[in-house]
Amino acid sequence: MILIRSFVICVICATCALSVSAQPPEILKLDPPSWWTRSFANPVRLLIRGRNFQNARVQVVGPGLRLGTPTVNERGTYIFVDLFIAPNAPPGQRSITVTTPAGSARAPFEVLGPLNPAGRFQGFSAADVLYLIMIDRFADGDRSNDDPPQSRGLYDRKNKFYYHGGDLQGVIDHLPYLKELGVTAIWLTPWYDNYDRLNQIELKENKPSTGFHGYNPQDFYGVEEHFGSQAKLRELVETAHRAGIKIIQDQVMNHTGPYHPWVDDPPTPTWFNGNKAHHLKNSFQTWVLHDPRAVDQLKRETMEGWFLNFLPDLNQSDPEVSRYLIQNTLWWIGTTGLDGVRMDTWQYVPNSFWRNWNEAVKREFPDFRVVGEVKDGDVVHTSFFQGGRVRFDKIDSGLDSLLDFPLFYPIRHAFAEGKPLDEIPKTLAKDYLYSNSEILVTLLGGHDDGRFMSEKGATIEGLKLANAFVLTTRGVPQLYYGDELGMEGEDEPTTRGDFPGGFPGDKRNAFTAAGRKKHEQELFEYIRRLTTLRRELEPLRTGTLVNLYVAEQQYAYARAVNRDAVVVAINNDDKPAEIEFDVSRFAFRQGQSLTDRLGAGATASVSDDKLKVKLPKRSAAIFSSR
Ligand SMILES: [Ca+2]
Ligand SMILES: [Ca+2]
Ligand SMILES: [Ca+2]
Repeated sequence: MILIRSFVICVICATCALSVSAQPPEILKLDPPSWWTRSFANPVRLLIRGRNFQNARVQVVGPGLRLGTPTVNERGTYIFVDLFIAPNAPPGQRSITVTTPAGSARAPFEVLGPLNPAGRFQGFSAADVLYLIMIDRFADGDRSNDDPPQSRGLYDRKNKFYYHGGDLQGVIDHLPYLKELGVTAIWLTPWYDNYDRLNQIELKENKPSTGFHGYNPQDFYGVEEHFGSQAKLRELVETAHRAGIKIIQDQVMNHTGPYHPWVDDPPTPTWFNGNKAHHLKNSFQTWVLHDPRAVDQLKRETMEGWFLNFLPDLNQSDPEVSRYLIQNTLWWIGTTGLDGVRMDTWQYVPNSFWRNWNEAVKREFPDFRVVGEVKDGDVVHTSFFQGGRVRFDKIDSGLDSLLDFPLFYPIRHAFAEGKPLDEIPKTLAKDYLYSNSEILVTLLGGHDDGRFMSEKGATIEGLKLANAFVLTTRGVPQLYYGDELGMEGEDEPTTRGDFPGGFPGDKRNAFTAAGRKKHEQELFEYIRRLTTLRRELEPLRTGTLVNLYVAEQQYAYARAVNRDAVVVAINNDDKPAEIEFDVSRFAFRQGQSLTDRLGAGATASVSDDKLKVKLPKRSAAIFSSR
């Protein structure tokens, strides 16, 4: 009986082998396509996607490389194999070959020398001024990629859900503008290769949309063809660095785009949480993520559910997924020299993965910094996700920074809507919940929210105050492209409008003073004065935030390095205000009259250790003890 069974199994195997071996192997994709010598990530785990890989042997052609034992999936569509790179392997092209009895296939692999870390992988700090650019909507510097052959028909400037032509060249072209504004780091929305077709799954206003925003990758190792190429990206990083501007990449590790080839053919059975037909829907019950009493089952919908019910949720608990994603992050940094990462949808990915991810990033690039997107207005919630300490889950995620959404909403309420200003110091009073509040990224606008100027009650005066606050309070200030002109846009994607002057046929060019309207020029100059003061006055970058005076519509604070202080006073009221507060702990001289460095017409004098400030209506003033 046993013998017969064995015989039957053998026959089946032989039939399989015969039917399979009829077709030669074919390689469709090799991830990663390159790596550098002397990396801590050695071996590198290769993922080869293709066809007819059953019983395949994998070899590498060229010096300094060695392969481990390959694993082939059942369908013969993926191979995982470790690649060992000798420290002295000479840089240059190699090949990976896949061979079966039916033939062989070859894919190029490049060995790189490590980039010189001087002036690269710099991280970011409170000394920086960040500027968020949505690549597609900033400037079209290369018309030849507006309607690329691989993805025809997705370009239409009249359709707000289509590509508008902005690209990496457009960013390179306008680095001098950003320099003039005082920007020291650019956060670019994702440049991953997004799907080459219309999105028929996520309808917008009942019509198909495109991935112009970049958050729906079809290839984590590709640059979107509407934006440029890997070579153009490297040119951008190099040119920006020469101009003293850092580059921050927007990454996504929670999900893929809906048309990623993995969706129909996952590399492992547990690559995604669920599959296209059967998966949970993200319920956004985010509070359960930091609830010490919640059972894991309660967290599943939020951690494993598909975002908006159509973005395939990657399962970072699958060790192959984890390794793929960690290597992907290292690869972008290591091959381009970029300086920081803004991580999308941070809270929907397990802390255990983030710990390993952060450890790998910091081991390879110690000065590198990461800011996570936890879109929540509650400090209790948001602060849970910052690294630097272990909580009840026994895990330190290692996350450096967060987008400061708990401060974003009060900024909008106070300066746009005119609600009480004291909501801001009330929020800042919760800073002790963070392991480090000085590195939080503060903002008054971003690509997922309506523009400041489209809030009910918003005025240019209010927008100036919001900028004055963001650029002088603790943290790393982040500007949103076009907010320096007071651009409008009440929702997504009107909040992602085209920068005037960045596109062919634009009636005016707001990148130049001559092309700006009067109120735009005023606002631009105001922000420029703020970034200049931030550069000139050290306390504004590194000083401790000290709250000195709080009333319903007036707020004064200092940024102090020992006794060296810069005092900021804000009047959010529709009438002038006179306020007085103790400054004895700082190096102000008795009888001293102070000049408002912002030039808004405020006056201040020191007597009896008190600073007395007269503020015009809706104004901010900056006084330095030096
Ligand atoms: Ca273009
Ligand atoms: Ca594409
Ligand atoms: Ca998830």
